[in-house]
Parts: sequence; C-alpha cells; structure tokens
Amino acid sequence: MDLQGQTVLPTPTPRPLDPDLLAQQIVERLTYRMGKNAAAAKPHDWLHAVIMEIRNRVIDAWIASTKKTHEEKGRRVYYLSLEFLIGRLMRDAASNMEMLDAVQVALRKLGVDLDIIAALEPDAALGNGGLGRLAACFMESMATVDVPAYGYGIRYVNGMFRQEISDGWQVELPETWLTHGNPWEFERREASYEVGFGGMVDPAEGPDCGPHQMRWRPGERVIATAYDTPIAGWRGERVNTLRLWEAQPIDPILLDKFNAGDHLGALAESNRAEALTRVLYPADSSPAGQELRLRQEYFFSSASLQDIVRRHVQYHGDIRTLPDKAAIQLNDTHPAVSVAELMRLLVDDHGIDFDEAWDITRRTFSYTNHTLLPEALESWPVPLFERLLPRHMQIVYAINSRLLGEARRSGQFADSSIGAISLIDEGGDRRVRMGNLAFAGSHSVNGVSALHTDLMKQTVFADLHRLYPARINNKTNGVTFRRWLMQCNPGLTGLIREAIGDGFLDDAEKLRDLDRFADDSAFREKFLAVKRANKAALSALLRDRLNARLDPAALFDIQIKRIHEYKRQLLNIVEAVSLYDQIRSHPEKEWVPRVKLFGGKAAPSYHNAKLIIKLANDVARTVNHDPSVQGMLKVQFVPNYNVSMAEVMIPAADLSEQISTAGMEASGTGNMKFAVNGALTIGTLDGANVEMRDHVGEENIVIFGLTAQEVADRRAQGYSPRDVIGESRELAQALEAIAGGVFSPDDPDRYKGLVQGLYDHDWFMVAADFDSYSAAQRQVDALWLDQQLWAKKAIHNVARMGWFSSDRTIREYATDIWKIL
Ligand code: B1N
Repeated sequence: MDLQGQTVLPTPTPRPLDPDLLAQQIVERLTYRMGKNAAAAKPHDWLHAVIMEIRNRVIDAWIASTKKTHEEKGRRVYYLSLEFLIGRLMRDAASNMEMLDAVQVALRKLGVDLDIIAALEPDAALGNGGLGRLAACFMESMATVDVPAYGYGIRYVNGMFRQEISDGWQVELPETWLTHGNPWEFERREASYEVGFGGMVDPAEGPDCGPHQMRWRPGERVIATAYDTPIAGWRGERVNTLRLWEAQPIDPILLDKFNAGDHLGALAESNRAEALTRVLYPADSSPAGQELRLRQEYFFSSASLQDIVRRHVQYHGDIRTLPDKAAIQLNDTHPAVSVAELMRLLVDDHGIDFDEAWDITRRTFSYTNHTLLPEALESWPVPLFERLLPRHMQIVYAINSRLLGEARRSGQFADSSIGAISLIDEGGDRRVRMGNLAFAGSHSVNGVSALHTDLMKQTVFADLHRLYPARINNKTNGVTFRRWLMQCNPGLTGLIREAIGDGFLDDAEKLRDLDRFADDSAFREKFLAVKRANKAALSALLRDRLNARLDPAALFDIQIKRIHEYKRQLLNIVEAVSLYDQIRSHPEKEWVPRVKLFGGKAAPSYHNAKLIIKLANDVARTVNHDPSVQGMLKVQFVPNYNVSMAEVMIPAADLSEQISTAGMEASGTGNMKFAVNGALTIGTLDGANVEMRDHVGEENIVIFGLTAQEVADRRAQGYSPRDVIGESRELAQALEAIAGGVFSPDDPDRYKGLVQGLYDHDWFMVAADFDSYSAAQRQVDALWLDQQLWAKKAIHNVARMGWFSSDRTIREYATDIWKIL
C-alpha cells in the first residue's frame, strides 16, 4: 500500500501514436462512452470524443506526476489566484502531449476537420486580462520546468462577460462556458471544506490553550468543493493540477422552511452560497469594492489554505515544517486574506503560539504586486471586514501591533510617518490595507518588470521597503511560447524550424540562432509570406464575422487589451483622426495603407472606457465610409476580444501598440506576444517595454513619449494640457473634430465631456505625448516602404525575444523565491 491507499498506481505506457489506432479509439469513445453513431455524429460530438482521447494520455502522465511528487516529499508550490484566463485547452493539451499531428491525421481519416471542431471548444475565461493570463502561462510553465505546483482559484459559472457591439456601444452578455459540460474537469467530492463568515469569537477554553487561541463560531457557513483540471507541460513530462473551488450550501434545501410552506425561503441559503462562485468580477486593475468580492476572496483563500494544511499534515505530520514543504505565492492582493487565515489555522486549530505562527506564515508566503495605480490598491472598510471576518480582524490587529513595534524599534520612522506602514489606513474611514498585509506576511514581494519594481520601492511600498530592504525583488513577466508561438503561429514556427532546427521548442533562448537570417533575403521573403498568410486568415475571419473588408497588403496596426484610460486607446484614436485629416488634405501624397484594429472590453461601470469604445466605432464608421481615404485608412473595432481572438490577431500584426502613460502599466504581456510573432512595437518606455527594447535593440523598436520620470516631473511642475494642445495644430484639429460631432452627427455633443477632460486635466498625458506619437507613426510609415528593412527588424524581434518565455520567469521564481530548483 502506498500513501494513496492503493496497491499499484498505473504507470503510463506510451501507446504508439498510430493515427489509424487513434481514429479507431476516437470512434470507440464516440460510440460506447457517448452513445453516438459515427455516421450521424455532430461536430460537438467529435470534439468531445477527441478531448476524451487526449485526456486519457494527460491522465496517465498526471497520475505519474502526482505519484512522483508524493514520493519525493519535496517542496510544493501553491499559486493562489482569483483569476486563471486559460482559453481553450484542446490544442494545448494535444500539442504538449505530442499528439497534435496524429490527432489531425486521425480526424482527417474520419472526415473531420480539426480546426472546425477546435473552434467549438469554449474559452475558459476565468480572468479579466493580463493578470489572469499570466497565471495561466505560469501553470503551463511550472509543469514544463518540472515544478510540482497546484493552482488554486474559483470555478466561476460565468466567466468574463461576452461583449457585443450594438450601434457602436458595448453590451455585456453572460458568458456560459459550462453549458455543454467541461470534459477537462474532475469533481472531487472528497476534497470539501467548510468556510465560515460572520458570527462570534470567544477565547478558547482548555488547559492547553494559549492566550491568543480563540474559538470562532461563524454565523454562516458554506461548503467549498474542488474541481481539478490537469495542466500538461511541454512534452508531457509533468502534469500539474489546477484546483478550482465551487461554493455549495451546507443544506441544499431547508426542509423545515419548505415544510412550513416557505418554498423560496427554503432555497435562500442555497442561492446565497451559489452566488459566491457565480460570476467573475469584470474589473481589471480596479478593485470591485463590494462585499461579495471580499467573500469570494476569503472563500477561495480559506478553502485553499485548509487543503494545503491538510495535505501537509497528512504527508509530513508536523505543521511546523510547513515552510519547508509549501511555498504559497499570492497573485496580487486578492488572496491576501490568506495571511490572516493561515495564522488562524495555526493559532486556533493547531495551538501554535502567535509569534511562532507569524514566523511560519512569513516563511511560507510570497506576494506579487501587479499594479501601482492608487485606485487599484485593495482596502476594505474595517466595519465590513470585522462583520464578515471577526477573527481575522483580531489577527490583523495583533499582526499590526508587532509590525508597528518593529518599525518603532528600528528608529527609522518618525511618529508621523509610521502610519504609512500600518495595516490600517486611518485617513478618513478606517480601512484594512491588503497590500501592506500581503507585504508584511511574506518573505518575498516582487514586481513584474524592472521599472515597476523600482517604482514599487519609490512609491507605494517606500516605507515598508525601508523597514525590510531585502524583501522587494523583480520577476519580469513572460509568456508561454507553446501557446503564443507554436500553436497560434504554425506558419512562423515551421519556418523557424526549417532555419534553425527544433532546439528553440525546448529552450526559447535558442531563437537567437535566427538572428543571422535577418540578413538573408530569401528568408525575409518567406517570413513576409507567412505574415501575409496570417493577415489573410484574420481578414477572412473578420469578413465572415463582421463583414469587414480588410486588405492583407496594408499595414496591420493592432491595439488589443482592456480598455482603460491609462492604456491610452484614446491617443491611438485621436492620432487616427489626425491621420484621416491629413490624408484628406493631401490625397496626392504617398500614404501607407493602414488597417487600425482595436479590441478589448470595458468594465461595465467604467463610463469613459465605454465611451472610448463608442468613439472607436464612430470613427470607424466615418472613415470606412469615406471614399476619399479608401485604400489608405481603415478602422475596425473587433468585438469580444478574448484569448482565442488574440491567437488569431497577434500572428497577423505588423505593428503592436503598447502606448500606456509611462509608469502606469506594470508590465504588459501582450507586448511580448506580438514581438515574438514578428510585429514591431510602437511604445512608451513603460513596464516590460523597457526590457524589450534592451533585448531586441533600440533600432528594432519604435519608442516615443515621456519617460516615467518625465511624467512625474511634468505633473509636479503643474502640467497644462490646454497650452500643449494650443501648440499642436494637428492635435487641436483632431480634438475639435471629435468634440464638434464630426464622428457623431446623431449626437454632436457625445464626446464633448471626454475631450474637455483632455483640455482640463489630461491625467494620462495624451496631449503631452501626442506630437511624439504622431511623429513615431510617420517613422513607421517610412519604414514600411522598405519591406526588406521592415522584415529584418521583425526577424530580429523574433530572434531576441526568447528571454521573455515564462519558463525563464518561472525558473527565477523557483530559484530565488520558492528555493525549489
Ligand atoms: O497584470 C499584468 C501586467 O502585465 C499588467 O501590466 C497589469 O496591469 C495587470 C484587479 C488587476 N494589474 N492589476 C490587475 C486585475 C484584476 C483585478 O480585479 C487588478 N491586473 C494587472 C500581469 O502582471
């Protein structure tokens, strides 16, 4: 008997990947598992049968990995994240299990087109944007570099909303990814935990009880049930687990109420519990602030911590060795309440002395910060926190008194400055600062790009950094090249393999070997042909979906990301308007044909972001209907931008727009995906753009605008956008046109307020960067006219982006923070 209580664990026997056999197995699954006749099976049935077949191989490797992890008894990594933006899994799993080609051939023999059925798989959209997608890339890379890891999150019934564009406006519709079932997940009834809210706290009574030990009697309880999804690494050597929690009521139906005739009341508890994991908050880089959000955060933190502690005690006996065996990474502050939850489990449930528990906690946790936007830093009103989590409130106070004591003893803080360190914000209504809690409760605090990490030290965490100068470190983000090169861009991948062999598939830095092909004109031609084919594929998709007519010969200029003022889609649109103006004034000039594509969702409550979407659509309608710019400028907003759409758009991009106000985008990861796929970047010196410039070379990227330091200086000096606009004729004209209703004749005042905001404050420095941006765009035009030079620069981008593989990022986490490799 082994630890799992089984006599023998199956070892994976690599079955030969004979397409004929595979085809036969797929048909067998279809027939006997699903009860469908192959002759009458629908595409959805084939998809399901194929996934089952791929899944079988994944499961073999999964069981073997789990066994290996148990036997090694080493340290495990737990990645706690409120978001995992996975997208589709079939191609990922098939490709990583090295069966994609065989599956394709097998299906062809059966008369089924892999691409058609693959497109039917719903995106698992359990995230908003970069933060959630990073968590998904990390899961794949942890499996790839052989880190034994568990991802923990929430199984939202409704993920990121579906965006429709109606009359140019964003409309949000519920996203229902689970309607056809989810063949990738396994419900684990045996892994269920109670999670409490509210109620009372009493001192624990008993001869062995310490002074800090308490008994919490929650007023409300729900059950967290686990759903596991296997995540296969490249070449299938390791398969890790993504464990997502679902909330269930303790009593599905309250029979006493039901019998008394209160049929709705009988279901109230059930509805309340299920509401917890119903829907993902569609807020990117801004805190939701509602009670339900704090409930979600605590719910998944508590279930995950209970699971981690149970597993540790089961395998290692002594809870005191937890930091030796568990490294828990907090993905932003969303799971920061975990710090207090682990303290509660250690002190109240395991009877450990408070100071020792604090030491264990700090050695276990590490925290990643993803944003410095002041409005995005999570804090909870003390009364709300106390009502929902009375025991955790006590723990926060107890931690705070130790923290402040330490700060005072350090002699570095005047009484007036010590407030910045406190876990409680005393200015105005009292609030619990989740960033400070995460910082204090962790041995490592990291930023996600070099610039962002520097700014963390200078701004929000300046005082905590002074107290703990060794704690902040940088881990520049990365992306998985399996999904973002090999799967989404088979054309380019094939071309690279022809040129430099297969080494880069296992080590992205080997892409460097491609550098010398930048000077090979035959290779450049092939490279341009691949790009052209990807652009044709995107054009065909957008013709089918939107009836859009795009010319694949034009320069494809793409900005896809959440709509946010700091990301400055507005700068891009205003520049497009200015270009439109110039083309109309000088039709005789040799203009570079451009297609400007936009995509992204706005938080439903974010008024200006929604207005920017409408503006993009209004400008598109006007420009695209104007015969005088036909063939020179086209603008298109692509609805419902998601992971699967990104996989088509990124390989088709010539130009990648990464134009945030310097100092505001923590890292960006879309920027990396574009460059790997051979787009040139037009961007500010923000986030990871800075390091991308260092890697690809400044001659191969188009940088413009103020630096983060210059932005800060300008603001400090008292920035006057009105003066800046007065000095730029092009900008003034474009803004007048927008504000005057040129693009909104049906409602001429629609953009008055938006434009007024630029004149009055322009917090995001659109005006300050406009001329520089516009000049950079004309520089791009000039470069485009020399296609050979363009291709050369693009190839250098592909060749020099290997460092931005999330495998490298994960190795750094594993070595420096988790001490595991
Ligand atoms: O995290 C990404 C970075 O590449 C981006 O620059 C950064 O903006 C993004 C609250 C967030 N920061 N903060 C969030 C998401 C959801 C939410 O409810 C904040 N997302 C980021 C990966 O490091």
